[in-house]
Amino acid sequence: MSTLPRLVRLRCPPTSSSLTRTSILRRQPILPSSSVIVSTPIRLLRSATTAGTLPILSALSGGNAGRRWASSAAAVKEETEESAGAAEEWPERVLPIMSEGDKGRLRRQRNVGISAHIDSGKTTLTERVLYYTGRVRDIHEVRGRDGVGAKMDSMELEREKGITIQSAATFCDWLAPPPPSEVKDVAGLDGAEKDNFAINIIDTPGHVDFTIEVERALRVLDGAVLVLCSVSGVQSQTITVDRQMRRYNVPRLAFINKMDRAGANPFRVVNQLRNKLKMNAAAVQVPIGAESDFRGVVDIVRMKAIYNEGTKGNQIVESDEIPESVRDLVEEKRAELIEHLSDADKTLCDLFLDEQPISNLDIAQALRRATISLRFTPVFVGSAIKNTGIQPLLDGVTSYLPSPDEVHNQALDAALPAHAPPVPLVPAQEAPLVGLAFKLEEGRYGQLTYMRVYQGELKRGSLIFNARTGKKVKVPRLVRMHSDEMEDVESIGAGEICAMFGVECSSGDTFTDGSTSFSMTSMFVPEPVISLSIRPEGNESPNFSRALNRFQKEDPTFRVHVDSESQETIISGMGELHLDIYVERMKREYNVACITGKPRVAFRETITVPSKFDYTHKKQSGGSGQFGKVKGTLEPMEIDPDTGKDTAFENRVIGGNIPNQYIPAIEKGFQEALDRGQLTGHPINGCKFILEDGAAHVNDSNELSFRLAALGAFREAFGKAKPVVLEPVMTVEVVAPIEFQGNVIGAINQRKGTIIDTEIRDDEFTLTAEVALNDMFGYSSQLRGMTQGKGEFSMEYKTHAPVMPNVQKEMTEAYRKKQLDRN
Ligand SMILES: Nc1nc2c(ncn2[C@@H]2O[C@H](COP(=O)(O)OP(=O)(O)OP(=O)(O)O)[C@@H](O)[C@H]2O)c(=O)[nH]1
Ligand SMILES: [Mg+2]
Repeated sequence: MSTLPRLVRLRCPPTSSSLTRTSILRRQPILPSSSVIVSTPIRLLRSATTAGTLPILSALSGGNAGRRWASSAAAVKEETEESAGAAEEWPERVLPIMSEGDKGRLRRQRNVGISAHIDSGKTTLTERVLYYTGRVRDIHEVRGRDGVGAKMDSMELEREKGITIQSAATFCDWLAPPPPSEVKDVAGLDGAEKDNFAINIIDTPGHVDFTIEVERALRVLDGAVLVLCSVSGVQSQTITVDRQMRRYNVPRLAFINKMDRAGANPFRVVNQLRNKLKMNAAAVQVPIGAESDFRGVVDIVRMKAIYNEGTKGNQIVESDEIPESVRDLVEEKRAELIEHLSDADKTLCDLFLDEQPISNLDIAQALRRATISLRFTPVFVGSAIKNTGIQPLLDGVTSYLPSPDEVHNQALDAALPAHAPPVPLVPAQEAPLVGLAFKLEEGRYGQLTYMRVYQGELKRGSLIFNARTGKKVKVPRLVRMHSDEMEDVESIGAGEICAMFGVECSSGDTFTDGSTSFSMTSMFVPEPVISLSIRPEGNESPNFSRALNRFQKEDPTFRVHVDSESQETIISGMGELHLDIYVERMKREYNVACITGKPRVAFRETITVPSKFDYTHKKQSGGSGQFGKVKGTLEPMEIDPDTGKDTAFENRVIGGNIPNQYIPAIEKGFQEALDRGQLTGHPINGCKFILEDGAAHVNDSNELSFRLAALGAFREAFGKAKPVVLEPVMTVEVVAPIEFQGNVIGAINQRKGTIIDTEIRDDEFTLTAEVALNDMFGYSSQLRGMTQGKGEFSMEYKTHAPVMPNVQKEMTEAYRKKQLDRN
């Protein structure tokens, strides 16, 4: 596994303060403006391939060798070839060139995700976007009285529960002014003719049980809108979503929704963005009124008051007349915006420090540069439910979020060694096709595969290659998704999102046209935390396994296995709700009612110190025997922040002591050993199997011998590596009226939780604690009882941590006893 290339999506924040976004854009390296194809050798410094950093991409500017990009928004370290030791030569790579047509098309294209804490109003907001852009005829509310439900929550269960379970994609057209980077003078900021923008939108679920949906959406999108509630502000899942956005370096806008709610205070939320999320953020709008008085917003960049009028706010009325009541606030917030933005943008900073006049256009252009370079988050305000402030947010998306050609994506060339530098992808139509299947869904017409096309063109009827399996498939049908409806199309261009029918593949597969050996990185997949046994009521039906297979294929956080001891089918997932939804879907979609066991925590085992192994598997039974010898080290491994993987196999055998053909069998043996730990029988995480040496026998060695040798070696090394049992620990956030604070804290203490933070706001308090999941069963009814039903809580997986030594002892003994009883 470790031999697989680790690829990280590269977006390129300028990190040296002397490097402004302007220079990055000018340097727009993979898109040379001249007609000459750049073919600078790509060089990689070996030392740059350490965890968490990206290899050097030196071909970018045709000579600026040695720039190293960090995988997140973290600083990029300049490194010269001299300082990093020996450089390795790589084959020359000719990068495709974007045509004028490509540039024109992509300039008006946006791919955005909407992500946030549960119930912050993402789906309600998306419904407005669809209405104002003419995609839906009327607005229907999440859990609305008309019983229709929002367009994007199309699943029956979503509508019943009023929550989003699956992310849904749609697209729309929006007439907006050109982005500030294309505007020549201040007058052009208001006077420019509007142009049509094509926007792909993915509405994601907020509930943490469905976090994989957010993960894969952010993996393929170019920008995002982070929605917040004007009263609750930054909540636990806001922090999670923020982390996910940083993981994939996604530029974002923040939208403070629910300005109509009592207690709305957007500027407190802006402060929370700065303090809790360490975000450089500032409001670009000031609300006119608040709560039931909320009437509109002032755009403090262009200094316009903006109101919604007409049916369901479908008309925007702009005025130069800033209401008296907010004039001082507008001045104050504009000064604050300039100050924060100057920290993120050198051009504006120079004007600011030199006390030069700063125009609206200067601010708007700096906003675009700083947002795209991940150094700043502009904050918008509004109320989705009251149809206020949505169109200005859409203008914000087109003005400040990047087009697909302003985002650097890259692939790995599987034809080169694992440490070779990644290859920049160019969203040119003429380039060889590279696309990523990021989501699968079983539909009425077979498997629906969501694809992001990174370069080239995907055409209906064309043959495409799956980079993982090497299989060639035909694309029988190509569609654009509009929630659960679809529109057939003949082709999809680079930088766009679509779905294909009838193409067999797995989530995360790369497709090409067969002329390249490119492959995209996989996405981060969190570990399941909870499991339960499941069996069909009555007789076993083929639908039972059919449903489980399908769910497993669609959702990498949903796992199914048969317990070899009890022979029970066990399903595992991200939380009780996650598993409940699948059990319910089995009944509704497959007509299989199921009986489930009690939810159990997904324990794991791991090692804490490295240990050596030197194991020989030998068997002589008449004719040819079995012989395999493996030597090496089993060592603890940290989780890879990009993929979530924390087990790996590394082959360091040199000199052919173990013939190459047996190496995969050894890896297989290692993988098999991970299934069941020796302490409690739970799966093993967090270890790396380093194969250093070994021996083979001319006649007696075969794959089986080496697989068994690896299993034996693992068993030997694991016992010596101070193994421990791990349990999932959750971050729990409780919000309840202040009078219940004592009881809530008491109950958390009783459950052996660690309180991290408490915050009091008006007559409510928020408590954040870390509690072992095993100690959280029954908490929702306890909280309900304790707070007269007024308390709410959410929890999400934080980490797997060792259980207390006495618990480990009990668990180990119980397991040993069970084993003995069985034998
Ligand atoms: N007061 C107020 N309520 C709102 C607003 N926007 C949404 N809501 C309500 O908030 C609730 C949740 O809205 P959704 O749009 O489903 O929220 P969501 O973020 O999509 O929720 P999940 O997808 O389940 O995470 C619904 O009852 C909405 O009516 C708003 O601007 N003001
Ligand atoms: Mg929703």
